[in-house]
Amino acid sequence: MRKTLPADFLSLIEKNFPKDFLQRSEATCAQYGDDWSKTLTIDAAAIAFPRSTQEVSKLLALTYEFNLAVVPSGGRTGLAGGASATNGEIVLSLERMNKMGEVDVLGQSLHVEAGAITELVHQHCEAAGLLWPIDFAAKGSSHIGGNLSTNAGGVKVIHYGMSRNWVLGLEVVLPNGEILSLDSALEKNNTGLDLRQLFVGTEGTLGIITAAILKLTRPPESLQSFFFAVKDTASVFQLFLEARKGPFKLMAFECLSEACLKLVETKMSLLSPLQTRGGAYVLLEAEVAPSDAVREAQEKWLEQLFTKEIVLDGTMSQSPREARNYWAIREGVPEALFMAGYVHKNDISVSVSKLEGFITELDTLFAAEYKGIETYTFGHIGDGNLHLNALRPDHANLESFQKHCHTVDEKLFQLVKKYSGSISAEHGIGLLKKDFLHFSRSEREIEIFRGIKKLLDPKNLLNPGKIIDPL
Ligand code: 2HG
Ligand code: ZN
Repeated sequence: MRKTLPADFLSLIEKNFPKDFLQRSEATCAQYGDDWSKTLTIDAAAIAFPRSTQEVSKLLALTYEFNLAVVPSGGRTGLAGGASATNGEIVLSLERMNKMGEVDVLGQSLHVEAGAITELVHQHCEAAGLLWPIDFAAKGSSHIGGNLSTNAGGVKVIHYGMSRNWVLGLEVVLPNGEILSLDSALEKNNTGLDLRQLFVGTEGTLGIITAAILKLTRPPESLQSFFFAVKDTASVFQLFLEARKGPFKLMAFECLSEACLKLVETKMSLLSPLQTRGGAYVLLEAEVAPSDAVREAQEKWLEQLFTKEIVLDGTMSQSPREARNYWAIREGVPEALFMAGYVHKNDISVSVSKLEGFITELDTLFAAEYKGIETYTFGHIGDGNLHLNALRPDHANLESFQKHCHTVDEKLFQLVKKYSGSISAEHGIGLLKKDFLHFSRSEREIEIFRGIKKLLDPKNLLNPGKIIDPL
């Protein structure tokens, strides 16, 4: 049974908003009430579709008055339940707020509304010769507002960093409907606390980002992609060290296991560009200066990888199409996993110089705990970030599989803690990782989170229960 909303509230909505503003059909609530994690039981009371910041503000003023909880929702590509409504909340979808301004070529910036789709922003900037460099497989669905509120990472973090580095200004609506304009868009502004960053990565628990001024950059001149097969984890790190010293600017250093490659080949009908099979595969992307001398240095660099037996095999893209094929393999892993069945996901990070030791212990842990269960490891190894996925065997009951995975998580997070890592590198905490936050954040830190939440959302109405519980 879906939660009924107060009649007075509904009549005020009817009086003050367009007819299609609040939708309550079961199908709409199910669709807009969940994210890609598809693990939680969804219970959304209604979905609101504002067209402007003013409408967001008017709605929040009302929900504040009536003590109604609101879950902000973007492209819903998150994997931690951060945008999932599980407790009769009103979901506020930003999809109608998708306008993009003109690219400011001199200031290298762009004003966008929160619902602008990442890939369309990329195309819009490209037409002006500029780039918003946050890039990941879900870019065709994800929204800028969601990227910022979750501080999305992706495949180019090694070079560009996370979303928070690429925002100059924000417009935010606070839980009581107040509009906060943090959009002076100054590169330099040392006037105390940077309030913009408070709303980046806090998953819409403190305010709803309704618009942003994005910081842009020039795109790389000439990209070169490599796909390598290596024997084992040790070789991955030897290759990484060579890549750090290579005659190019490293733009991406991604890795997938043999199990991941096999899965992508069977589920997505993609083929490895290499004949040789290995224990793991590396997709390396580099910006290479288009000069003969550099090209020669690059060939020498490649040759020594073979003579030193760091790689078993490797290939270099001869065209943008070939490079796209390498990326399709890497970025196809989550989709192939999704097709394979129910997967229990983790997204952890450890400082890259400690990662090899961590993986050795992780392999031992998984071999002992996941007997008879396929595990798939891939991710942004150059950032110290691994995506760990355990696939439910056909015969296993979902509930007992989930329970088992949670007991393994406890051990996994102990290990992450031992290595001073993070239990969520880029997917956030949402609801799914909340119980484990203490492995990565001290009691004092969590207390400070709660204090800030109390200050901005004293009634705990905005995305309640995500990341932390209130004081
Ligand atoms: C990726 O790197 C995404 O492809 C998704 O962060 C990771 O599905 C996953 O585990
Ligand atoms: Zn990722």
